Amino acid sequence: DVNWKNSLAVQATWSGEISNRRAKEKVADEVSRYVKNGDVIGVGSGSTSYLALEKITQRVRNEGMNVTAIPTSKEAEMNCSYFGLPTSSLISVQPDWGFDGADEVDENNRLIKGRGGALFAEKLVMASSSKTYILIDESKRVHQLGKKFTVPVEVDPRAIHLVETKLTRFPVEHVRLRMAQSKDGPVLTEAGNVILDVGFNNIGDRLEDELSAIPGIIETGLFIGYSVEILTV
Ligand code: ABF
Repeated sequence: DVNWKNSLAVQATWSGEISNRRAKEKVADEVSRYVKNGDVIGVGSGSTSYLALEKITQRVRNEGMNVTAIPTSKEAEMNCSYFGLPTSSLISVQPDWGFDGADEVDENNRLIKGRGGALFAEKLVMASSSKTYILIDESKRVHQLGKKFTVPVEVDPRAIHLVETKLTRFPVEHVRLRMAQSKDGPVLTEAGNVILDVGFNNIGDRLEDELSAIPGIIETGLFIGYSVEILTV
């Protein structure tokens, strides 16, 4: 018999240390107040989104609300299942609004995301939502995007040489292929692509579009000009 308290699905959720947990819990609390009965909500990935999902499902349960989640990753989908929130997909329904985390946020609400490798679905869900709450603690605020974090770029493995060559025309400091922690091979995304972590000298407003125009680049972790509201403490 499976002991559900220790089941694999439970282990797959965030059980370890969460950095800046108190601050993240506060923004999680805040976003949970925006939930209304009948909402279809885009559910982000990462530890802050996990805490927000926990708070949201508490409200949903306590108030008997009917809410559907659109997860941005398998991780988010498993978390929804763990908390008992029904999920659907963009194929069937569009989100009313969503929430997600970020790695860097500048003064113009431009974002770097994708540390967990879910950038493609995160962007799809964000672009499909009329509003996305970005949940961050103050450590994510930056004056200049890309100084602390590199920009993740999801690439079809067949395009890796082409993309590497094309990137030399951009103000690029360094490019690294994201490797599995075991160093056995590259990290593969849910779609079977690789991730290049690219350090840019300068991130202009057109960079996201310019990178997307390169064949083989599936998506980048630059989120510029989306309808976001930053929630922070
Ligand atoms: C997702 O999780 C990613 O886009 C982002 O890289 C990361 C943020 O995680 P955390 O909330 O744990 O800092 O939102």
